[in-house]
Amino acid sequence: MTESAVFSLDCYSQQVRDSIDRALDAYTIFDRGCPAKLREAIRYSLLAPGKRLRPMLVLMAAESCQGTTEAALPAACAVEMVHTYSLIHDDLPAMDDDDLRRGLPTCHKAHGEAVAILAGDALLTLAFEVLARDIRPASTAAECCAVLARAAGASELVGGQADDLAGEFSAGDLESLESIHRRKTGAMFLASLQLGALVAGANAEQHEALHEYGRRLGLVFQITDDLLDVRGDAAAMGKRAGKDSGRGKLTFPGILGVEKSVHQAETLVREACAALEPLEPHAGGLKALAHYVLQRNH
Ligand code: GRG
Repeated sequence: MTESAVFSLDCYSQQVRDSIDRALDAYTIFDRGCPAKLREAIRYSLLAPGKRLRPMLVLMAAESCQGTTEAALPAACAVEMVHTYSLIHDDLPAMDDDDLRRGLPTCHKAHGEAVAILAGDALLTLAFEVLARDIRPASTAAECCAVLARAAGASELVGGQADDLAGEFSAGDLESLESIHRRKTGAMFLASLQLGALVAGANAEQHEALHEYGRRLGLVFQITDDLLDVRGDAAAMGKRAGKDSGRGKLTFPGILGVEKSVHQAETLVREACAALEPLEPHAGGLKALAHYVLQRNH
């Protein structure tokens, strides 16, 4: 990617991040029924400095189908709420048992385990309240709820997490590795793109182009996540490095080796960008994001 593309993504992502963060802030003021401790824990995790990749995908997908940021913003916030819930619960002692997330102590370390569980529960439900109330028309809101519920549910995010925790797959099993990541990571990427397309009123060809892009982007994200885990430094990543490789978990570099994993990720980015052809000239943001995911250091 050219330097100007990197620069424009930086500018774009900072502006987008600011508008997403303002909206997330406004969505989590809550009324007096929400106890202060719970509110603090929710905002602690949700407003922590995440990369906001999924909400950016929602907004960029909408833009690529000539929709508006304003109409897509509630959907962008909803996916970030579901994503943050999954991180809070994933970090719990009963799951991945982590103490660092987004450069801060994990929610349960900072606020206690029970409050962290409840903060995750509240974020998951808030996401659907936001979609149902703030996406227009109501028929699109219903479609968005169904798409996000499916991606976050038993056959996708939760199912992938369950299989990952069960860890019953043999070393070298690339198919199982891809199946876990398709559900744990890929499904939320695809849902983000689909939500952006839905609020923009996309046609079938636009939906298909975004699907083909998203399938590949999800895998690129996971390969780079595994590479960062092998090479990464915890300070840059804001979470523990070496935890997956160290625990003998299935990873792409573990199965393919580092060089082949890098090559695979580069090929997937080229294919992902080519899939966006029907959306030109409005797909610049999505292309830049794919390159960012390939080159990211956290
Ligand atoms: C608890 C239902 C449930 C699911 C948890 C999200 C997840 C499933 C596990 C997190 C562990 C992990 C490494 C998952 C795969 C990659 C991933 C989702 C990383 C975190 O996403 P980023 O890097 O995070 O986009 P930020 O903090 O930038 O938003």
